[in-house]
Order: sequence, then C-alpha cells, then structure tokens
Amino acid sequence: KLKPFPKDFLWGASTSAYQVEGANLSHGKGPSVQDVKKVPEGTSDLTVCADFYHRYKEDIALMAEMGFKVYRFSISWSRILPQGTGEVNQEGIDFYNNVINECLKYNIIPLVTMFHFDMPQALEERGGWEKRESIDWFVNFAKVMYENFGDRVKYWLTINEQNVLILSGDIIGTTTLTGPEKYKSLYQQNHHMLVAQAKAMALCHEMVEGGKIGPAPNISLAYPASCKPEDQLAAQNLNAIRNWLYLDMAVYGEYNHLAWAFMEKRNATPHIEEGDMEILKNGHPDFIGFNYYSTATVAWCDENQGETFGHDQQKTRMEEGVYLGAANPNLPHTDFGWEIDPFGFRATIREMYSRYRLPMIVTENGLGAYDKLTEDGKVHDQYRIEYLRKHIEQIQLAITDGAEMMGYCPWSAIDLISTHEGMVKRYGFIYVDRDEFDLKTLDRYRKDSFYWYKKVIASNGED
Ligand code: BGP
Repeated sequence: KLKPFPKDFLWGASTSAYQVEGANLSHGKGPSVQDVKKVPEGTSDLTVCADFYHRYKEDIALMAEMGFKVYRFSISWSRILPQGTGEVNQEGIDFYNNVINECLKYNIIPLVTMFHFDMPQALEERGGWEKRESIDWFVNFAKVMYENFGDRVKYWLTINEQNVLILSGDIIGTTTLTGPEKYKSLYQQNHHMLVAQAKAMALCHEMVEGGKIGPAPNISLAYPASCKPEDQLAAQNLNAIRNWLYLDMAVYGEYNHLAWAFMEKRNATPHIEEGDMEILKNGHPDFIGFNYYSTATVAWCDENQGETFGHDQQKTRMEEGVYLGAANPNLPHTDFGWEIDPFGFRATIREMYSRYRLPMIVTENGLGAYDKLTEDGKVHDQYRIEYLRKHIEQIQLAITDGAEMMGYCPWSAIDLISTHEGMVKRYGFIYVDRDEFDLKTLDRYRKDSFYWYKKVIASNGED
C-alpha cells in the first residue's frame, strides 16, 4: 500500500535569475560571467529572457493559480552587489523584496538559491573561486541576503549544481585550462566553494531565525553498464566523484575517500588551510536539495582506453582508469537526447536517504522539449505531463520505502533560456510567447501541464 505525500509537502517549481529575469545589464546590476560569456550560436542573449524582472507579479499570480506552496528562485549576486563586494544596489534589494512579498501574499514559501552559475564578472576578474578570498566574498554576499531578506525567507539553498560546475567545468566555463592543470584548478575551486558553503550554512543558523539551509547538487545515481564486476567498480567511482564527494562534505564535513583517491591520482588534491576541516564539520544542512534529470551508466575503463560518450553537459563522459560513460539501452530519450529514468529517481532517493538520513527536496526535474503554441493559445504538452507523472509516482514509492521527502520543484515554473540551447528548449508550465530572436508579445499562456499540475497539487499528489 502506498503512503500518502506528507500533508505539508512543498509542491512548486524552480527558475534561476540569469535564465528568467532579463534586465541583465540595467537597473544597477553588474555583469556576471553569464553576461560576458559568448552565447552558443543561434541562441538568444540574456537581455530579456522571460522578462520576469518586469512581469514577476503576473508570473507569481499564475504560480498561485496552480496552487504552489513553494517557489524556488535564485538571487543574482551582481544585482545585489554589482562589483561582487562593496556597494549594495538598492534597486536589486527592492526587486527581490518585491518578489518575496509577492510570494508571501499568496502563501507561497520562497526557497532562495544563493548561487546559480552567475559569479559576478568583477570577482571573476579577480580570480573567481580559485582565489581563497572567494570564501569571504560569498559569505559577505550571504550576510547581505540574510540581513535584507532573512526576516521573510526561511528556506535557503547554497550553490546550485556545484558538482556539475566541477565535473563539467570545462563545458560550463568554470575553467579554461586543459590537461593536469585543469583538475588542480577545479578541485581547488571546489574546496573554496565547500568551505564557503559550510560558513554560509553556519551563518544562516546564526542570523536567520528559524532558517533552514541545504546544498543543491545534481544527483544521478551511476549504474554499472553490465554485471561485470569491474563495471560495478566504475559505477562506485563515478558515484563517489559525481555525487558523494559533495554530499559527504555537506552533511559529514569529510572528503569522500574514493573521491580523494581520484584527486590524488590526478595530482589535484586541494590546498587545505588550518581550520578548514573544522569549518567544514561545523556547517550542518537542515535538508538536502537536489536536481535530478537522469541516471548515468558507466563501464570500467583502463588507462588509455575508451572514447568520450556524448557531448553536452548532462552526458557522462570518461575519466581514464576511473569510468567510461555508456548509453543505457533500456532508457528512452527526450527530444534533446537526455535519458529518461523515473525508476532511477526512486533508486537515487533510496540511496541518498540511506546515506544521509535528512529530509530531501527535489529542486529540479523536468523535460526540455520543443513546445508549440496553437492558434487558439494552447500548448499540448502531454509528453511533459507523462514525464512528470512518472517521476512523481516514484517519489511516492520512495516515501513508501521510508524516505523523508519535503517537496518537489520541477524545472521550470515558466519557460526560460536554457543553459545551452536558448529558448527553443522549454521546460515551463507557463508558455512565454517569444522566439530565439523575435520577442513577439512575451505574453504568458497556460500549457496543458499547467492545468494538470494544478490538479496534482490540489489533490496532494493523488491525481
Ligand atoms: C540544470 C541547471 C538549470 C537548467 C537545467 C536544464 O543543470 O541547474 O539551470 O537550465 O539544468 O538544463 P538545460 O537548460 O541545459 O536544458
């Protein structure tokens, strides 16, 4: 017999600042690395996005109409602190105050991501996360946020997909180095992010009355490609460097031993200052937020053997002597080639709960597709409904298994700019009328999934 979703289960959805807001170089905002980066060919820049900066009231009203209990959004660091440190941009503070107050007006809990891929360019030019000072920069930003919003924002997420920033750092832009130097830089940046996160968690508990905070990595369980024993070792390797490195540190304040062995092998163990390990031990998350899109499948890989599988940031690649990414023949794909694995979602949740015993909230999950607006203003996205329904079923099964699940925030509340494919790849419940380069009306339309999700929420997951 299935256990019901908890009564106070947090149904909602997610967005991130640089992908949804627009107004990226106006209203006092400083540029972030995203604004400076060359956008992939054929895709829109970030000047307008979904124009959430000007239309947040309409958008939050639509979220309220769906019955959202929570809205996960990120605060742009360089909108608050244009130079990353120093002077505060009051217009930025006002904007996020308005967004927060608008949520609260409808009893929607704001769940704020502090960092979602958007390092202020001014800090990047000073060396970014590779510099030890980045810890202080981030903690200062956290302090400014707690001071200004902590009276009303009680749920916080530290760094979105830190593991993707490191593991796919060359694709996402965390490093431009290649060869052995790449690893050295990435794992030093990683260490600074981890210390910054631990300090921000401790500070949240100090400054925000009733504040709860957690990490938000992208967790994909790794499957062995076959029942060859060495493929199981490969799966353990990838799980360690992709998943557990981040969560073992967030929860236990310890470096995962397999991940450490990997860094040693790559000559990339970070420089750890005296006192760091104590700081890491003292930052306790109240919950685990995590993004889930699919699982990963890997085979054993001897030194100097194998080919890279896939090409984009979600695909599993290869690390010589560690693992070799493989396609999973049992899984269907999205229009954009991402594997779809609802069962793997349950398996991932089971594994996470066994390891960490903390309540969990899904901070992203969803289907990127080519949606079409019909002439009478409809979007028939049955494929998205199917995807989400199957994943929600697996959450309920995981709850029945005994896992403690707090909420579900699929990606994304509203259509926005994808990380690599611009506006053609849509995830929202709300359609935004614009194309890649033609801004059209920017009007909002309710997709079929909008009406469906509204029923899911109203019935607390029973529909
Ligand atoms: C996650 C990111 C999001 C988001 C999503 C979908 O990795 O946290 O920012 O965009 O993936 O990815 P994409 O836009 O590449 O389809």
